Amino acid sequence: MVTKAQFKKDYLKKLTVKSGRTIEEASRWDQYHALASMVREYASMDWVDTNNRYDDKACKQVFYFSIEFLTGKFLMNNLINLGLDETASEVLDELGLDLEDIASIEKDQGLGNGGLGRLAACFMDSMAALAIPGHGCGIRYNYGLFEQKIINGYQVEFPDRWLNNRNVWEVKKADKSVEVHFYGDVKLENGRYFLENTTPVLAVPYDTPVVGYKNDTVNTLRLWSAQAINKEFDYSTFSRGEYMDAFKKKYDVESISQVLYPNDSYDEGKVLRLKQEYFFVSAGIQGIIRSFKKLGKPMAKLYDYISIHINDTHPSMAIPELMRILMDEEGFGWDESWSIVEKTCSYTNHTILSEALEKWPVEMFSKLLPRIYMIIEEINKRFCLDLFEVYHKTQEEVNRMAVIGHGEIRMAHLAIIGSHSINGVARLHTEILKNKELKDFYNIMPAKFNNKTNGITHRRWLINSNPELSKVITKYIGDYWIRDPQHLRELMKFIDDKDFRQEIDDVKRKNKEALAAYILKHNNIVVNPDSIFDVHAKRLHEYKRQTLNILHIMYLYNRLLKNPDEDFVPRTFIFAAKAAPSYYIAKQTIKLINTVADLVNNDTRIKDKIKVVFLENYSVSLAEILMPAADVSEQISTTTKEASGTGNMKFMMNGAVTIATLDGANVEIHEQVGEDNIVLFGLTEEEVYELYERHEYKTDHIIENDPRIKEVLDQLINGFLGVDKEEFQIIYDSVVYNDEYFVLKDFDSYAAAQERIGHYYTDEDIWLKMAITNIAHSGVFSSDKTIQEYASGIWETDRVPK
Ligand code: 26V
Repeated sequence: MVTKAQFKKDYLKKLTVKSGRTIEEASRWDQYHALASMVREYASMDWVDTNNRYDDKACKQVFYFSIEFLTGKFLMNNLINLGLDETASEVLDELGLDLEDIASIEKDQGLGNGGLGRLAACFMDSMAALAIPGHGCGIRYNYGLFEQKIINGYQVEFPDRWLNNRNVWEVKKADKSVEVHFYGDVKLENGRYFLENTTPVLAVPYDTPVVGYKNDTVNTLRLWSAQAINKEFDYSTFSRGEYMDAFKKKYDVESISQVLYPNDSYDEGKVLRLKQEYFFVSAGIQGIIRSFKKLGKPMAKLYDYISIHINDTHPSMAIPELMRILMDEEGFGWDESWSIVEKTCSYTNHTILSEALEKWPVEMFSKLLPRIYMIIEEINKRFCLDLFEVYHKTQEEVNRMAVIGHGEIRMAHLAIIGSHSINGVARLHTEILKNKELKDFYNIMPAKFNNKTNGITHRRWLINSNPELSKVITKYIGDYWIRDPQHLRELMKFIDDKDFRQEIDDVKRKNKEALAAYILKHNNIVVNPDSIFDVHAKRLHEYKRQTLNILHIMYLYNRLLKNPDEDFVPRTFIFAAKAAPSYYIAKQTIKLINTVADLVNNDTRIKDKIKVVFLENYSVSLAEILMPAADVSEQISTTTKEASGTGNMKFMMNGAVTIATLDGANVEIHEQVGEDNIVLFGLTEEEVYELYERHEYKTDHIIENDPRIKEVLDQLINGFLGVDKEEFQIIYDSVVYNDEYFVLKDFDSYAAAQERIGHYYTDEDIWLKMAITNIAHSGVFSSDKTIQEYASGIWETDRVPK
């Protein structure tokens, strides 16, 4: 362990070397840069050791393939995991600097849209904490998810230049680059296929250390960047005087890792996206095979040493790519290759939304990836044959289940048949996969299906983001919960302890004040820390029903206008959400929230009883401020639509009470905390399916019979909101004429649930009991537990501690 004196000496030296300035002259960036570089170097010793340890022991290693890793900032987490946070804080203090201040300058690594990418980041943290040999494989996007600004109430997107000031954490490994080949002609020679006339792209890996919690283990997150091969530009074209064309090739090639697609619910079928997917999958697998060969173990037993995890369908080309390498490069036959691939690969499904299920047009795919397409065709042919001959399926069933159909390749089907394990991300979601969405597959291969409920890392989402709460917890139950968060349960022993309750209350109050200050600074809105902080933070999607929330706020506003003296528990409704740039109705929902906010916040008649705040640019860092300050966590998706949710777990761990439908992991949260400590409402799974199946649901009856609903709907289109009458027509039409997410159907039940929240909140005893019960039962949602289950149930990997 580094001593304080050593740390100080190292820091001062690093600052001088890196910035060429004295401590007095150094800018905030210089101070950050020196500190971060130093922390990375500290981690590097263990990094090398860890890799050697894994190789020496020839232990099984996991490669988690994901098109997104939403890691956020690294500095504080790495300091905590290295056990150096206090040392750093004290040393900087002595130097007249502030650690928190310095840490805040780091740019978020925002290489993901939402839940799936953040889950990948939590999993990386947990694998390292448990000393499970597990590494990430993804894309080093030059631009992460767009930066959101709210201008005149509308979302406007700006590029996220996260790499502008260089990335201290990564190490370029140019010598580990590989070539990825696109297009070309498939040739056969001596019984082996190969490609000619391809367009090659150089894949250059950048490695980031993933530091385990005080365990000398450092795993690797490897992100690939696309580079043109060999030449800066095409010299012959350049010589002919076609200057711009000379660079075109280079730009085309490098566009592959230029930008993260900002869409997470609608499969656009763009060729660039397909290129991205094959690019990182092929590079990753080539890298794995190359280092595997150095171990000197038999390729036929690859699955004893390597596990490849496919995070959603985006990396599912891992299956045909591994087939290609085994057959075309290693000389295995089809059957043996297939058996190796199936034993090596596993797949997680994250969504049942049909529009999000990836399908690639055969024409586009076969041109871009001719050999991979050939292999998929063969996989499909053999699978369909099996369906007929082994499983006696009808033609109709075979058509439904085939990998190729209607001119498209169905990536989920490919992932299912090429993997030995398929898991859902919450119990309800897994049951829906088995009994509805993937029923055909479950019927013939039930043993492959399993549930692994998502989790979150308490190191980022509690220890780092809510240090005050962590301190109180440790004061009462000791610090063993940090190793095993299930021990948070012991907090229940203190649920009636007055002092403990007071301390919990004080922490929440302080966090709410901090958020209030943030809101004042960024939105210029004064909010009351005594009001209920009701937070709805997640991607903007119709199924997540921000619309239900804002319509309900409009109703509360109307109620107060009619009766300003009503005994009303003051509420601050806080939203944070990015909408996909092409998702018009989602963007209009943001405009609606901001429009309502302007109206409500400036109406003195309601005496500040409601405030509405939309915080721009929702990101990991913003979430770290929001979660600790929330009283109420909005988890109000249309039942069956949210596969799991992970924000729900983060809020709960920070003592918020959930208002929820019985969807995704909310079901399991309910089970943990019990009926009294969660506020449920809305349609059940059965009711939702019945409504969908009967095709009879209409909203006119609801609107006629509920004046609250009628009034707010009218206000959307009658000018009441002070904008063009047409502005929110699309939202009006969607809930009135095509309410596929049952916003109006659930309105009454949601309003009643909100009413209950108000009652509970006014009784401090009840509320604190609810909050504490939530914290105490959040340990089962630790991603350490989830990862342990993946390790034993799917990957069959052991811990390899030092
Ligand atoms: C999906 C798609 C599908 C269409 C093509 C573009 C694209 C890009 C990204 C994604 C990923 C979105 C899926 C996602 O984030 N799902 C969320 O996964 C969480 C972790 O399992 C889970 O908690 C959320 O319920 C689920 O919505």
